[in-house]
Amino acid sequence: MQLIIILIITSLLFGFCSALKVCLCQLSGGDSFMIFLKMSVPICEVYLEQEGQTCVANSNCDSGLHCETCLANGNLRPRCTRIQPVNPTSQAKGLPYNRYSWLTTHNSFARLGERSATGSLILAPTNQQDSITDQLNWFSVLQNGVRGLMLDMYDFQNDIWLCHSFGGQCFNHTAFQPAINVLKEVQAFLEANPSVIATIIIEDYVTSPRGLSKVFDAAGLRKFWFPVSQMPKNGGNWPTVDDMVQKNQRLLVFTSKSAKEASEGIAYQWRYMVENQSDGNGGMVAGSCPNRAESPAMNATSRSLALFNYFPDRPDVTQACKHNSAPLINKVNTCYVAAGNRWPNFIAVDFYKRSNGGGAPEAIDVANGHLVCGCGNIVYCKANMTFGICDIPEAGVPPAPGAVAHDSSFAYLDSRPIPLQWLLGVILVAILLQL
Ligand SMILES: *[C@@H]1O[C@H](CO)[C@@H](O)[C@H](O)[C@H]1NC(C)=O
Ligand SMILES: *[C@@H]1O[C@H](CO)[C@@H](O)[C@H](O)[C@H]1NC(C)=O
Ligand SMILES: *[C@@H]1O[C@H](CO)[C@@H](O)[C@H](O)[C@H]1NC(C)=O
Ligand SMILES: CC(=O)N[C@H]1CO[C@H](CO)[C@@H](O)[C@@H]1O
Repeated sequence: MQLIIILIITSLLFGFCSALKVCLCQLSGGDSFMIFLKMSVPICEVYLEQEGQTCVANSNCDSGLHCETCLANGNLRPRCTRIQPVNPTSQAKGLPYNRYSWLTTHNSFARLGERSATGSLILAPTNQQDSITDQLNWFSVLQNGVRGLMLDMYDFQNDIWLCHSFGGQCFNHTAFQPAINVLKEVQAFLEANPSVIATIIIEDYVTSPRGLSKVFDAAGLRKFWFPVSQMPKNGGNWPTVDDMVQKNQRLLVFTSKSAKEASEGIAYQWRYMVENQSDGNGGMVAGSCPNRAESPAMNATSRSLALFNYFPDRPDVTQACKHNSAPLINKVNTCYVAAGNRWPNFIAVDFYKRSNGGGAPEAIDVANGHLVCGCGNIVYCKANMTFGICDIPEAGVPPAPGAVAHDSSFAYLDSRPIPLQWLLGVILVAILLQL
């Protein structure tokens, strides 16, 4: 009986389905009450806990979502926001690698609240946020659909470290951890997920002889290496993702040091990619899309990959949810024009989980829609994939920026169907009174 009271109270406070989720975790048995609860689950799964709806914990939200506030946008109540893009290769197999867009984390290693593996406090800025478990678990970042990792690598303590430093030198208080730790997790993920392709983009301060090669070899990543010799040199198409998967060439590594392409077979990033810059917040000014100094012009057609960075000079976890919402989508559109009508293959952000709704995962879905099928969102691609033939719900109205793009078509509803939820609550109470 206590549980029933708890259920009613939680229902009133948080909504019937949230309460149901809480109670189902605690109950077992086969009485009629249980059966009623279990029958309610499918209804809840369809109608509740979608993007933009209020929540109390991550477990209240549908898969691919988590529960957060965005104070910077005045959104004080925690809501379910996206943390995963739609996997584009699940919608469209067999296109060239440069016909997809991948969620990329800027300074993926620089986690909020992390201590240096040297034992020192970290005094460098941090760019990513994850739960304590996730901090130790790169698996979960990759499981959320992040496929691009931007890593700063330095020589440090006779090893290669992930470091956020200055002057090309790493110090105890700017050193995060030895690169091998993260690379081993990438290795384990590629091993466990044989159809996944990952890209590592290195800001390279390593000067020790073959330092990078050694650490990638030690992590067991050589077997996944995509050879530089097969990368398109003049803006041509990459091999198809199917081809890359079949040959097990599923790891792309780019360095910022041009000489290493000849000496170590590590691709020089800007021979294959254009990249705009966010330095000094210049890259975040709305309506402009400057290229990074080292990069060819954004519209250079001799490079077949485009990386759009969107992060401020000083990472800011409190503002990131605002930055990663409508301004990010606007930036993607601006950069599309600046890049010579080209959608990004990588969108790199700080705090990839933070947004006011769809965030960076939605920006990826938008880019993938255009790249894969010529539609405004990957979820509009039709099964037969005729380019430009789209399956747009609700009489051709595209979703508002920040609103939705989830698997279930119910996610396209902007507001939750509150009356239904209360109706269920009332029915439940009525049934309980009969018991
Ligand atoms: C840096 O950390 C190492 C331990 O990893 C320690 O031995 C060394 O003394 C530290 N250096 C400074 C300058 O604090
Ligand atoms: C690239 O853009 C610049 C202006 O920003 C323009 O002068 C140039 O012609 C463009 N190049 C191509 C290949 O479109
Ligand atoms: C693809 O689907 C559209 C709409 O369902 C249809 O008009 C078109 O003929 C189909 N194309 C092919 C090649 O099946
Ligand atoms: C061609 C181009 O877009 N150049 C831009 C490169 O980035 C700087 C600022 O980072 C801009 O001032 C340039 O216009």
